[in-house]
Amino acid sequence: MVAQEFSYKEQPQTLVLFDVDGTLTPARLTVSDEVRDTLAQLRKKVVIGFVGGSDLSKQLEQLGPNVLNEFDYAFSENGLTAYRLGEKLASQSFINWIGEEEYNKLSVFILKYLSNLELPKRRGTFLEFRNGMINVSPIGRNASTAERNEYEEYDKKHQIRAKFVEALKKEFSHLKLTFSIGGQISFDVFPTGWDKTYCLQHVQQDGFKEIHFFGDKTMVGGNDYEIFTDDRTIGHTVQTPNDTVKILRELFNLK
Ligand code: M1P
Repeated sequence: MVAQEFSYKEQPQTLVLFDVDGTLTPARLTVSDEVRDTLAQLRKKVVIGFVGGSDLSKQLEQLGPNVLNEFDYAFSENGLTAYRLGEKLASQSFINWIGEEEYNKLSVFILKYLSNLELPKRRGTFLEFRNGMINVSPIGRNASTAERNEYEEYDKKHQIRAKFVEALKKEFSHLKLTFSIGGQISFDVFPTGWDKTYCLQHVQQDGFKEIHFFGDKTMVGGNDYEIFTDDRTIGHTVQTPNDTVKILRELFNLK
């Protein structure tokens, strides 16, 4: 069944989802006129949406202030915040999911563990509370670039974060948490499954026959990997926004 609101499109049962950084825009930069024009043409044919890890304010900076009206679906923080045709859908947060009691235990364990680490330097913000996750940094998020680089080397040698994650996995094995050492000085902690596949639950009711996904970090360990390999999607790997435009023109016969 085609959703009424999409019935004006040429292929209303096809959804095309895009990662943001590296796929629609260069990393952390803004969208080009060429990408915008291509998306406007595409939207006449199919249903379109974006799904990024950043929060909505960052996505508005990158994709433009009118983005909620230019995409049929908008997913921030992998879909924890979601919009369909500009209307907000149910949202979710890490604290809501874990509850105050377990979060208290988790944060106390982390703070105790941090205080027992032997480290050459400590700065500030060791535990950052975010909407969809927590981020834990032994040196602290206030470290300068030089201090980040130093810490990264120290961590490689002493496996500080890897051991920390092992201890957390052991202590909190009853919670379905994923621990991800993605950056230089910290690791992220979030509920298992809160990767980009999280957004797919929001599109389920529209009964799409085909869901395409375009992303640049589709390799194992990349943050597009799970949705790219999900059975519900047809995955496309791109290196740049220019690649995205090229593939869209070919696939959907655009100008
Ligand atoms: O994108 C990878 C990671 O980037 C930052 O990590 P760090 O500060 O350790 O370099 C953080 O934003 C982290 O959440 C993110 O996963």
